[in-house]
Amino acid sequence: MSQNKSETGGELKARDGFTSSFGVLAATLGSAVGLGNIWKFPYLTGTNGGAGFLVVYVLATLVVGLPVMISEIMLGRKAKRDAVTSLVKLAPAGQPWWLVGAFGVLAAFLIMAFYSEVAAWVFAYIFKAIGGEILSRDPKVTSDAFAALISDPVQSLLWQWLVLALIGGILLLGVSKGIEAVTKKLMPLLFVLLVVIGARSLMLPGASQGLAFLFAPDFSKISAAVVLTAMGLAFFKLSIGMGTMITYGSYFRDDQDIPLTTFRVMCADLFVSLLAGIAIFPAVFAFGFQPAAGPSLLFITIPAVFASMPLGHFFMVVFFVLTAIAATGAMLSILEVPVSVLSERFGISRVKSTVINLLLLALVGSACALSNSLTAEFKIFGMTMFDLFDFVTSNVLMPLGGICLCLFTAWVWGYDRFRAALSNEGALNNERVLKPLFFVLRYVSPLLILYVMLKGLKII
Ligand code: VAL
Repeated sequence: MSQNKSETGGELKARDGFTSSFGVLAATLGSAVGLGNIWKFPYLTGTNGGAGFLVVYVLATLVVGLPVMISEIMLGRKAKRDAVTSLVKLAPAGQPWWLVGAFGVLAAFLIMAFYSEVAAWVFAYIFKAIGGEILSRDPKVTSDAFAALISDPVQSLLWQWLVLALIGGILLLGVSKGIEAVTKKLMPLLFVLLVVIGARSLMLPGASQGLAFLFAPDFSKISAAVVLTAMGLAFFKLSIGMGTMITYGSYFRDDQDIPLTTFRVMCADLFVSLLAGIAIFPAVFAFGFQPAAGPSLLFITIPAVFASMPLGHFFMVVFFVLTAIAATGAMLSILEVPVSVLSERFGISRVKSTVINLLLLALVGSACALSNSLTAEFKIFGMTMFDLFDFVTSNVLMPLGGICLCLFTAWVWGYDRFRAALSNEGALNNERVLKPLFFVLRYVSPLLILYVMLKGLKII
């Protein structure tokens, strides 16, 4: 375990961090790859018209996501503190930039409240897969099974609490031992399985229609709201605007090449999303599902693919286990944000901080868990709590956080410090990358995020 000496509350304390270069890559990828790829990307692509949405999403990832992610990791590594304290430490005295970290904590908390419920469905599906009850090519059978699960308040709550307890347990093992060990081993397996499912899906009769939906753009469906959704997905996917990458950056080694690592994570993350799309959309058209089915898409379509392949029963169990693991890696990184703020900023022990956060999440998350049953009629702005938390985080909190981080890095922190931090204090010579990157952070990303946000929310 690497130990970066850092000061907390006046004392020197050994700070936990990622040990190897591969460990850093794997853990960052473990944060990025999650239900965002396997559940959210396919369903949003389905509801927003397919390939056109994909194009906008890729553009948002490159122009907005990548620069913000680099800047978050850089700030975290420089300050080596939690998301709030990092900004306190780096900002000029008296300027309230720590609020950006605080909003990140709020975003992380709200995301965790609904994310843990989707993870709960995945965990429940492991057992449904073992029992074989969902192994069917009939849309009615798979849809009914999913509806039965999400409308059952007892199952929804229990699975969510189990998931929260599991994540808490792993977090208590500590950063490098817990997060690094779990993610490093299992990410490659998920890649392989997605390739297998994708190959099977492509061989289904009618697969070409699904491919055309995913890759032949029709821009007539692109509205301002769709662009905002794509940008929100880019934030969600790269775990930015929610404090996560600042926090993970604080565990980065000093000799890690941040722009390169970030670029690799972004490419791999995009690749996993595309694989998930290739696994799902050909099957959607082959079996007569609706591409715009919404959040249920993964859960009703994927069993049909397995039902039509040899050893499908076995592979389906493996698929939900791996998806659960990917979701776990992502949740570890989300929960790490409030846990580290509470323990480092307020000097509470890590154990206490984890327990407090989990109890609060069990409470707030219940509103999401019950959004398809007991609290289905309780709506704000016409949305259930599940939908509201999802909407507010992706369309308001994360983009706002992104704008503020660009402004802080490019206008307050300045080019010299930016260059020194990203070139590892001179060890790397990448001025040709850093200058344009800084320009994008200074002008392009903040203005673009602001414009897309205001237009998408119909404020302008
Ligand atoms: N980026 C992850 C995901 O896509 C989480 C942290 C939101 O699932």
